[in-house]
Amino acid sequence: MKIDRITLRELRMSLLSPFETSFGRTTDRRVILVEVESDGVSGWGEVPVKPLPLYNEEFVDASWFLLRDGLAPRLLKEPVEEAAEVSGRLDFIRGHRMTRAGLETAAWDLEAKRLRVPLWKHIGGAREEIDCGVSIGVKATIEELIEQIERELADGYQRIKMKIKPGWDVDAVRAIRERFPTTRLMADANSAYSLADAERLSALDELDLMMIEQPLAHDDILDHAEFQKRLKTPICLDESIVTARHAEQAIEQKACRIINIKLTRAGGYSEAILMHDVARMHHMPVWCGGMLETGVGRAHNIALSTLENFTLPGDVSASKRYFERDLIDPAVEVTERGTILVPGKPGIGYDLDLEYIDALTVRREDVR
Ligand code: OSB
Ligand code: MG
Repeated sequence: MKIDRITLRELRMSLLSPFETSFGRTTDRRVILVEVESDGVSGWGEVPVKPLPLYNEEFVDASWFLLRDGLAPRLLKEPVEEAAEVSGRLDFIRGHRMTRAGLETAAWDLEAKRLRVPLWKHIGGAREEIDCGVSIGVKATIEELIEQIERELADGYQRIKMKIKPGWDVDAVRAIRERFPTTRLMADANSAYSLADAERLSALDELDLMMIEQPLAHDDILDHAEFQKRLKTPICLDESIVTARHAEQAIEQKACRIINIKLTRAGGYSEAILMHDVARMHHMPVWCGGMLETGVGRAHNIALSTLENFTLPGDVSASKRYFERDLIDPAVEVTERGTILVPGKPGIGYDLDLEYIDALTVRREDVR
């Protein structure tokens, strides 16, 4: 397929409620959408990086610059035979995988639309319904957190993830476990701790958590291995697993027992599928993480979640938890049994609300 045009858009979107993690508070998003066009058909991707390098090294202005001046021109230089080539073509850039994923995932959407097949089938997905959990930020009070958990459970969600950070950890999790004795519960620290905290955090072992996500440094697989030795609760890695090779190394080192795969953290489908395959080979379950995506990124996360080894409920949930109005039509909805029914239309399977996208766009660049 010859790519005729790549359009970059930056949109501003406010979140319905602020989302707080150990690295900061998000009240609105600067969203980069990538549109890749060939013969009048468009594929779409989203770059869910933050305005500052807080989750990983990436940030919005760097992504925009890299897409406009480095990545999009490289992709336009020579024809791309298939979407599976795009990842390798963009690999000349070190890191910045979420930025690359904007283009890579758009190319997969485009290819599936040209073939008139749903993207999830095109990548070999094996289920038509995916299990959903929710990720809940740090709250001002335990009461506030309890109220939100009650609402999410009433909506059908199958597991609750709460964010923890120093000052909001063992006691907060204990209070939630006492109030919800049988709920599937887990905690995500986003690298807020070091091995010095391991003994204190081991108190979490009494609270029957499904897993503790990324307690230690983003780049420290060895410390996680040491912590996992002392901890009964499974460690799940998020930030530390950027490539399939990292997944292999973490598994070899016994640094985790579960992996959160984020499609964009991996740089797109090619690497995310490799990660999934590595984990499956080692009988390690995975689930799909989120980055507060709009409907575009969310639709891609749904497609990825249909692969066989995504056996645990992910952080992929309904549009209305994040935005008053989403960029896609219909919005992503969750059934009362806490699942998303995977769409049957070609590509990502949802229509784009182009008028609304235009209305929210604050900058746009066409690269040819
Ligand atoms: O660590 O999983 C994370 C959001 C932004 C950055 C990192 C993370 C998250 C979430 C939210 O947990 C997941 C979602 O609801 O999209
Ligand atoms: Mg996480």
